[in-house]
Amino acid sequence: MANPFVLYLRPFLQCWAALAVFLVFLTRPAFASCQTEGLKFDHAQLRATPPNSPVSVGYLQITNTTGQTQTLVSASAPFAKRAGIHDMKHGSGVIKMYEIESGLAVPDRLTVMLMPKGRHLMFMDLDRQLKEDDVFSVTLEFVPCGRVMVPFHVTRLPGLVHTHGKTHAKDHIHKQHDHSH
Ligand SMILES: [Cu+2]
Repeated sequence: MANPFVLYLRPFLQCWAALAVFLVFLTRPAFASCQTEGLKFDHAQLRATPPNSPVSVGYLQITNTTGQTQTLVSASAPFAKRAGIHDMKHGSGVIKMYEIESGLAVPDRLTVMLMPKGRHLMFMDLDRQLKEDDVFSVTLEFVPCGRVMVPFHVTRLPGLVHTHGKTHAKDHIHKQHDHSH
């Protein structure tokens, strides 16, 4: 005959077991698909900084095949106290930068590019100089995927490979170099 104590606890144990199974189903597919197959990162790069520069910018290309929209909600890096996801507004010869407060949505089966003159990661309150050829792990947080670590290479003049050809890409890089962040 079973221990009366176990009999008394059985409904609770079954309940916990069901919850555990539910949690495993809830979390495992998301982690597996996000970190391995579902999210791809290309051309991840940071701009090298002069000594004592308080800010740097990061660019990359995010491709989503997780089967659902993934929203990039935050970034963090070991060399910066704060980081944000920014976009630029172009109008009447003035370029203004602003934070994308709701996060950057990457729809399923699409690639979103963060590149010079447009969306970028902004790193603020740097605690060191970022030197060419250094590599840093940047943590990107997606909803619902969770956190993903992506290696970023420090380059002197960051620029993504462009589909419009080399001349145009070069043009972009020069303009980016001129404005003040
Ligand atoms: Cu910015």
